[in-house]
Amino acid sequence: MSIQEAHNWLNSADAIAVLTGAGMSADSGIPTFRDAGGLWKQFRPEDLATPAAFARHPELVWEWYHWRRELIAHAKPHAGHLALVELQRRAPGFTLITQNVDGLHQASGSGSVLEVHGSIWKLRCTQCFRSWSDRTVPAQGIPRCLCGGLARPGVVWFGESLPPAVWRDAENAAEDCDVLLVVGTSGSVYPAAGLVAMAKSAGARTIEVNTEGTVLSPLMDCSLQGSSGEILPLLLR
Ligand code: BV8
Ligand code: ZN
Repeated sequence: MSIQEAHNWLNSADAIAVLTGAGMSADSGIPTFRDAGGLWKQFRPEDLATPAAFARHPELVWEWYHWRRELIAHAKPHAGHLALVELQRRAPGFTLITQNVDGLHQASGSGSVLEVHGSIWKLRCTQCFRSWSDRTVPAQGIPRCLCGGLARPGVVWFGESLPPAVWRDAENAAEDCDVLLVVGTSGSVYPAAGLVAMAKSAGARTIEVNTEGTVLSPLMDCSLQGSSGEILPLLLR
């Protein structure tokens, strides 16, 4: 399968859905979850990205999120992000679904991004459940709500359900699209990874952009090996 063919599919699609993962942010210098030296390397997901972990040691969980926010605050969108903004401009129908919590798609100009795993820039009170955006959280300590309650990161942890309205829109987009473009995800986290099979059984063509093969590759009509920053701009030509 060639880039040219993938380009033609995208060019003639009425509705495009895109699903991105940590590999989309890798080219902006943010470590992925499962690659060598990834975010999870020094921790195990169940150790930190779970409600139980937060209940047991909130300060450790916040330390990890503060570290990640610091990383992300200095990250810039790359040519791949900008290519998706251009694709959204060109396509009659376009939905961007991301598993990433870093906000880089919005920073690059993508509109109405479906953040199925929430946002690292959102906080939510564990007492009164108020939620707010905050990019200025001090680099240590546990942020507190106005009501005095402990704040938690506004992300979806393992064992937590995805935001219902966002997830419904993501499922609809996967079912309605002519082409699903899957970028930089290992396909190891559900239900997000299930969007690929959903799109495929609804008749969509599926394209994968990844530096290596994944468990999703057998579901792909076209697997383009390479980095998101390098391949995505080529898909527009
Ligand atoms: C739910 C937010 C139920 C937080 C994240 C079996 C056992 C235990 C649990 C389960 C199980 N089966 C299913 C589950 C449930 C679980 C799950 O899927 N576990 C997995 C690990 C097995 N799922 C859940 O718990 C979900 N909730 O199921 O709820 C429920 C239902 C109803 C009611 C109540 C409850 C919630 C999952 C959400 C977890 N939150 N993130 C945070 O970020 O801190 S997941 C986290 O992983 C990120 O969101 C990340 O995006 C996501 C997926 O990882 P990837 O994005 O794919 O990143 P990864 O590093 O894995 O891969 C990077 C890829 O990029 C690689 O392929 C690499 O080759 C490629 N790459 C690298 N560089 C580049 C590149 N590609 C292109 N260019 C490059 N330069
Ligand atoms: Zn509160």
